[in-house]
Amino acid sequence: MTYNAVTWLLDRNVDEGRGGKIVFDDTVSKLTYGELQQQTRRLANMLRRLGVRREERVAMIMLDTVDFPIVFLGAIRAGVVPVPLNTLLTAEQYAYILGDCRARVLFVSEALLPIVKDVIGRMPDLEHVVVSGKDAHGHKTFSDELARESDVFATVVTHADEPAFWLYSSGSTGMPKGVRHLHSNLAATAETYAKQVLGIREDDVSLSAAKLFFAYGLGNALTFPMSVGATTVLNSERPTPAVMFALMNKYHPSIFFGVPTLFASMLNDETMKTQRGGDRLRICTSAGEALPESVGNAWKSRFGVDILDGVGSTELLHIFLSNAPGDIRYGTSGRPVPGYKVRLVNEQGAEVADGEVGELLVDAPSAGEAYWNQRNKSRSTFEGAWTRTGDKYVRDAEGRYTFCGRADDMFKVSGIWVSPFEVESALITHPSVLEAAVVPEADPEGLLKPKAFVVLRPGTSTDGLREALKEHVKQKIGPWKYPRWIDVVDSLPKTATGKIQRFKLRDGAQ
Ligand code: 3SK
Repeated sequence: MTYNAVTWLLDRNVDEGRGGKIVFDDTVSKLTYGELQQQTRRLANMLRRLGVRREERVAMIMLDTVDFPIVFLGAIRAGVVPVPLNTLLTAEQYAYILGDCRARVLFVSEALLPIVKDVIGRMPDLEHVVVSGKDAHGHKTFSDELARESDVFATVVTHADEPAFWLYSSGSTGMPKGVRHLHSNLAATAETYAKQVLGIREDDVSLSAAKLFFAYGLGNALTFPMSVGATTVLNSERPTPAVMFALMNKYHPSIFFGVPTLFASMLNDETMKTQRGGDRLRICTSAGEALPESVGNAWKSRFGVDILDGVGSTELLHIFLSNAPGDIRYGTSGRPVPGYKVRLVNEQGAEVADGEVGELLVDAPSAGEAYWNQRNKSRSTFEGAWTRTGDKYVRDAEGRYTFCGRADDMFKVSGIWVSPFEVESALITHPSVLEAAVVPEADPEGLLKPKAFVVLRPGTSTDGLREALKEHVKQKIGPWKYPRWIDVVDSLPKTATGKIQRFKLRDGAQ
């Protein structure tokens, strides 16, 4: 079937009379649906002038400003494949990815140019650098290049099953892998999670703490609002409690998309105790890691709004298990999103019964087709209709799913499986602990036991704390699971999406 995602996501809004409505506001600039349509046509013409052909890749190292959707959607309009990259990587990580995806053009925000400037000359396939901002250090500037172009462009006729964009999956181990996502995948996330779980509407105003380069942020702040002609407030800054509250007070979003650490710090920030979420807030979502029950309850009592905890992945583009309005059980990831099928399997591939731990496999309409340049990893992840998530889950008799840890993070103590996540969840119910990570460590006999790294709440004394925490975990989840060693640290290593990188703690990198 011929289908270009931009026709559905953007042009349809103009055709249906929303050309004059604001689609993006980044606090400095605003764009209407009509202006975005024009600018994406110019961008498509620009790529053609620069000699980029359909199916070739253009990389984006861009902050969340109105320029991001212009590049992302303009490239898709031209049949060119945009590859948005995490804006927090190192020069060497950028060199690896730019080489791996063989980007012909790099779009980069002025503030991020210093990080990549030294690798640009080393990339044989990279022919042009276009800088979003003023000080382009001799490169082309985005505004000048766009101003040269016509806003007439015949959208390239693509196939629904053709790669539209790639996202690099950071994973918890190894080098990032490029997931090839199809034109039909954007609508697949909007028609399922956004419409059937969030009930997204044309009058919604979306605010996402997760950035657009991340699959969670791309859905929250671009696909979902655009799928119904709604508006997004973009935040180019670090999503601190102060920044998020300021945006909430100014723009009164109706949907706020967060992550557990941010919800916890917004609740705990002493200077922000009087802040409210704005008078239009109707729903919040959380992903990236499991939301502690205490945070969900505290948020609900302060803001009067539920947080819908869910789980998704870069490979599947957005959330596939979620709590839903009126059906929330904090501490669980909820039930399968309508349109997604899930299975829990043991090491032999057989389905496990309710109450037993298994690896989660998902049959998803939004699954990527494969990893670029990674045949073995693609084969072991995308198994026909089913995608292996690498997450261990247990299903209860009511059909709700509870996270037990990454398949590769589980370990056995005295022959019994221990989920680091279960020990961490017990630790953070202690009033002194803000965050915790648990890894296996060999004792003097060479036997594995849990070791914990904890971030304490400000002002906590460490006198007698370790013994108190051990006792607390024993009481909560059983005597063999308590951490034999506890290190107090300032912060935990995490991926850009908030997932704890336990492998770094296991390797003693912290
Ligand atoms: O981390 C998640 O749960 C997630 C959610 C939506 C999209 C992508 C990801 C990784």
